[in-house]
Amino acid sequence: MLIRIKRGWELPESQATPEDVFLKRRSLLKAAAAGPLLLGAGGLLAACDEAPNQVAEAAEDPKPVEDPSAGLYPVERNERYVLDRPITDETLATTYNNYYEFGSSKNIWQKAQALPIRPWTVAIDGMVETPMQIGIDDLLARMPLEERLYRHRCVEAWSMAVPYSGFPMKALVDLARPLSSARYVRMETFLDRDTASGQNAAWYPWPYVEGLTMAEATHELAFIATGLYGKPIPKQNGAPLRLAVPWKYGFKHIKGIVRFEFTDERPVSFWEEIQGGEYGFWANVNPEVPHPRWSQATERVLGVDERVPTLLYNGYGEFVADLYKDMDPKAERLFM
Ligand SMILES: Nc1nc2c(c(=O)[nH]1)N[C@H]1C(S)=C(S)[C@@H](COP(=O)(O)O)O[C@H]1N2
Ligand SMILES: [Mo]
Repeated sequence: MLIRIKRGWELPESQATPEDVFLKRRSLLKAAAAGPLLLGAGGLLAACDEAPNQVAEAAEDPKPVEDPSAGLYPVERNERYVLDRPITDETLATTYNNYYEFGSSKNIWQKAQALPIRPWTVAIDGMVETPMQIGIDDLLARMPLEERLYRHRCVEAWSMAVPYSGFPMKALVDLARPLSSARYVRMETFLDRDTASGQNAAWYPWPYVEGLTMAEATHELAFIATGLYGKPIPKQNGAPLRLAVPWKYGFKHIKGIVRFEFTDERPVSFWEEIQGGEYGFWANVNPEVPHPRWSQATERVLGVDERVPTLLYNGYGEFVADLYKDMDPKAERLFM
């Protein structure tokens, strides 16, 4: 069989490849390695009565430990942010994901369960008064939690509408106390090649990185999601914390964040680094600016068999248009 392996930057964001081949090979190797090991354990345990049970247990997946933040949810909904469409079915929104750390298909939700989310330490550093490291549960205790209904528009032209719980990013910026020299916030996803097999794919610039200007990060719509559908946010959706900036394309919504760095240099984000001609820093939604390989005029609403027109700033223009009013769209690619 001939397998043509394309390089990462030749791929549309949506198209599977080289990793799938790679992952399959890896899981085969893993299975081969696990086989004799299990047999070995069985052989040893066979000397005592509990052997059959223990062997059976060892072969099963570990039981999921309950998320210690479960008691915080549901939180009160902020009614300021309204939808123009029904909320997407929960099963769909939690089983159709983009999370390249766990593979390039939409079907990674089970693989993502391997990610340990406690302890989870978040670094807040760079141009700040005092750099700090804070545990996720401490952070949650200090942030004003609320629920918001947000639309989400992936650059691949599918969309959904979900209830996120979390806190305004402004609250985190206030906690960080950035210096006046800071102009951007650079965010970074965890790096753990053992749990996130996708990170073994050397053709991607891990860890995932995203960035916002200070004006964007402190804008009322910029939200750090820690919950989804009135519960802690599932791992596949970015637990324990992910960004939600609903006027921008989905790839800005970085998941599994471990670091917020304040800087005066514009961060180069993951997709921009891979394919800067197709994915830029600003990534504001605009139906009139096509992706180089497809139109952005309409979107496929998950769970609904029809395409609907895409709106400028994903329908959040009344909130965010002011952020960009003094910028020259010829000098800055605001919409890709
Ligand atoms: N760390 C990380 N964050 C990520 C991604 C990713 O691959 N890795 N994919 C992005 C893309 S392209 C989209 S559309 C959204 C999808 O979020 P959802 O799975 O909750 O719908 O996550 C974004 N955040
Ligand atoms: Mo996306």
